[in-house]
Amino acid sequence: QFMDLYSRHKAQPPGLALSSVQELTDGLRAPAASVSPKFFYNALGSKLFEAITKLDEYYPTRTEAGIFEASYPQIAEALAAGGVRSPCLIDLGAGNCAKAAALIPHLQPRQYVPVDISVDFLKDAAGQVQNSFPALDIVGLGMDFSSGLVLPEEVQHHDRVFFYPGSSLGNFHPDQALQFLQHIADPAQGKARGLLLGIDLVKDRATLEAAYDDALGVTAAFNKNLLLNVNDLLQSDFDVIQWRHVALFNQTQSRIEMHLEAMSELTVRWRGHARTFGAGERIHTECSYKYTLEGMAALLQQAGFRHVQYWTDPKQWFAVFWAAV
Ligand code: AVJ
Repeated sequence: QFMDLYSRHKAQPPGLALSSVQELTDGLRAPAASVSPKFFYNALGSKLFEAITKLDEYYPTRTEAGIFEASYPQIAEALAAGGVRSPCLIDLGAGNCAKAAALIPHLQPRQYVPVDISVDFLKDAAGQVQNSFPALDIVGLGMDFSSGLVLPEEVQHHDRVFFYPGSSLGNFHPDQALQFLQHIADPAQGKARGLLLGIDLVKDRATLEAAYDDALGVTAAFNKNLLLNVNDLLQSDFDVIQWRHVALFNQTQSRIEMHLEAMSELTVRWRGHARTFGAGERIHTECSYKYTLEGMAALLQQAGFRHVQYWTDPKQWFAVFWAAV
């Protein structure tokens, strides 16, 4: 049956709403202004991201789907070889739950735990998974796990398999990514059997930049919608028309960066604060790190996973890793 833990978890950390305000305020007042990419995902933001995944330029989603499609039997075999049987599948950043829905028939999990910051969007999506798999135990969690993952009692303790597809790990700086992976691999936790991870790989600049600056302008809308979400959360007065979408590949750091650039000098006000942006000044909204196969394998090993294997597409644009504890 379906256990609805959204409201409880939404209400649980009393500081959550308050700390978002603090976090946003600090980021906007910093000399180099920034807003965390988690603030992309209000209800409209989740829909815009779903639209991005259907764009020709945005290769990650379909490339990853192709890898899974070609490798489900081998992936299931690798997990079975690691002793994983009817696991508890914990889907980090589940979004529309489509990737897990495709994986479930192959892994036959005993419990499915979709986790996402976009609560209402996840509620609908998890409901659809429940319709497709009426007998599956589903525990949906609407929460922000970017600064640490704390799972409630209702999540099965044994045979946990973490599913982190879509290269969402790429939003972490590499040192934070290592910490996050270490937490999942931590033998002191003793609960995880492994991690099934989808990660985007380094490739030519033109392909990367087009994926984050599509011709239709969907990614630009996704980026600017962050300002509307911030307006809701802060009661600020950002005017999206005054901001320009910027996406560039920073080769030294091996990451796509997204920014919002003020098109003229302007002042934004919220809750007794004001910040003036000069013409051309930017708010950094996202880092999307791109890894090499060797780099990710090394990071997973460094995090404490004992067995690491991967599947990739013919162009080696994207990879799916199985890292066993
Ligand atoms: C959801 C973080 C994997 O980095 O490609 C897509 C988000 N940003 N287009 C990515 C995103 C702009 C996406 N992740």
